[in-house]
This record gives sequence, C-alpha cells and structure tokens, in this order.
Amino acid sequence: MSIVLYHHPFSRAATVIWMLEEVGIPYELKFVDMFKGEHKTPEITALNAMGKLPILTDGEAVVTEVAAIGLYLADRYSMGKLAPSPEDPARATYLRWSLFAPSVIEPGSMAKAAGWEYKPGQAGWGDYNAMLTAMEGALTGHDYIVGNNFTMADAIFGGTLRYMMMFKMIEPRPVFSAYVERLNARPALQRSDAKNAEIAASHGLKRG
Ligand SMILES: N[C@@H](CCC(=O)N[C@@H](CS)C(=O)NCC(=O)O)C(=O)O
Repeated sequence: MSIVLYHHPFSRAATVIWMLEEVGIPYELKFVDMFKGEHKTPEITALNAMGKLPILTDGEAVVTEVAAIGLYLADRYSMGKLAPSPEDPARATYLRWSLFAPSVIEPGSMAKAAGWEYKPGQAGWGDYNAMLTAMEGALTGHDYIVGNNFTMADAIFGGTLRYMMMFKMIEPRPVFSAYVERLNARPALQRSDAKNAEIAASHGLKRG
C-alpha cells in the first residue's frame, strides 16, 4: 500500500484518519506508541526531525504537519472536489482558512489558555477576540468554510476548531457549534472517530 500514516489515536494523527476517509483512498496505519516515547526513535526522527506525529508517507513523499497533509491529499487525490482547482477563485478562501488553523487558531488558543503575555501586533496570531470574530465571520451564511460544499479546508480548520472546543480552549459560539455538529454528522468523521476509539481500546489506552 502506498500511503502510510504514522499514528497514535490521542494525537493530531486522529484528524488525518478523517482526511483519508473523506478522500476515500486505501491507507495503512503504523501505530507509534507515544506513551513509550517511540516518536523520538531514529525511525521516526528520520522522517520528522521534530519527533512528532502525524507523519504521512506516500511512496517516496513524506508529509508532516496536519494542514500540509490535508492539502497534499486533496491536491493529489481529490483535485476539483475536496480541493478547488488553481483556476477556481474559491481556492483563495480554501487556502486562507486552511492556513489560518495552524498559524492563528492553534497558537492563539494556546496563548490564551496558557496566559501568555505577548503583543498582538507582533505575534502572527494576533488578538484572541479578533480571531474568534474572524472565524465567526468566515463561517456565517454558508454550511462550510468555502461555501456550501465540504472541502479539505473543513477538515483542517473545522478539525482544529472541533478539538479546541472539545478541550474548552474556544467558547461554543452558536455558529461554531452548528458547524461542528455538521462536521460530526459526516460519515467519514464518524468512521474516523470509531477507528481511533477502536485503536485506543486495542492498545488499552486511556486519556490522562
Ligand atoms: N504542527 C504539528 C504539530 C504536531 C504535534 O505537536 N504533535 C504532537 C501530538 S498531537 C506530538 O507529536 N507531540 C509529541 C512531542 O512533541 O514530543 C502538526 O500540525 O502536525
């Protein structure tokens, strides 16, 4: 099988299963026991010097970073469907919110939760409340982030929002909750949640 996901169900790799299920291509999972530190072994750091998951390999291609993995999969295997084509003006919106997730939502929510002191004008993620307002605006008036059709940007942006809400790092504004409910209703996400739960159970894993 060409696609291999280095995975642990309590990591961001859980979202990559959702992405793969949305694309609908075969893939193999390689369990990396993070509780035993296996993500810091030479096999893993040779693929990702950060010693972090997820890592996806596709033949000779190695992709890390959840957002990059989603964009890669959609471009390679779902162009014009889960990824707007380069000629489609919707691609601008698609890329914009796909990159907003790791560059603004992730650090912005972490900074807020950890009580970091920083200057919003200097930090790339800016002000927390401005971030929430921007996200709310981006989701208002349509079902998904690019319009009324699901794209990979929803697995990236929505996947991040879903986790941040789950861990109470983002408040459940009505627009956010309605969007996450729509995502939760997707068969691919349900299959992914079931697969992650099954893998956790098979390894006797419990969240700390
Ligand atoms: N920016 C990375 C974050 C990857 C990351 O932080 N992964 C966590 C698990 S969710 C990890 O591997 N942590 C273990 C460590 O850093 O030692 C991405 O988007 O994929």
